[in-house]
Amino acid sequence: MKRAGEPLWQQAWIGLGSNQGDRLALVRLGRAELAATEGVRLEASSALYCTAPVGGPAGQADFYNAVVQLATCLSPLELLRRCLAIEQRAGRKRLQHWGPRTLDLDLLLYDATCITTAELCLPHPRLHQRAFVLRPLCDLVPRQRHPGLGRSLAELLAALPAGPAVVRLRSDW
Ligand code: PH2
Ligand code: MG
Ligand code: MG
Repeated sequence: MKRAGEPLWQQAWIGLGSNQGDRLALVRLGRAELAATEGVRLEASSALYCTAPVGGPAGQADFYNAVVQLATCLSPLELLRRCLAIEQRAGRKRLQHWGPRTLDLDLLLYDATCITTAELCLPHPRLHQRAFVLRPLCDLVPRQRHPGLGRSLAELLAALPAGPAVVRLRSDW
């Protein structure tokens, strides 16, 4: 039972992506920094995937993508701000829209929360269109329903048209 004054811990899922520098070291750094964040517990990690870039400038390198599941007592906005600070420490430079990045941490889902503000949209507005997000998310919670669309993540993945490659690299990373 939750006692009065105790923070509420909720589940959140964060997508990690890197296509610049040492991609494996950078997604590991992102996960480790999230796990070390006050008010955050790392609950589970998806496998690691190598994925062809979707959108953005031509000729950029393939991504390493994964998803982690967290328990957190931070609000969605606080969690987003921690993610942006970790990206900065990982040397992220925002030079080009959807350009190459050392580390991208996207807040995909926060419990069943739906919000649309200038700073944050939940669920992530493109999550249901992206195999590089849905594949790793389905390693963790395939039966979870998308709070806006009401369909399970596995259904959304199965409904995607064939698209750019998503190759599972390893489950331990
Ligand atoms: N992120 C994007 C745009 N395109 N493509 C892949 N494969 N993986 C990503 O993480 C990714 C992308 C914007 O954040
Ligand atoms: Mg992104
Ligand atoms: Mg991002």
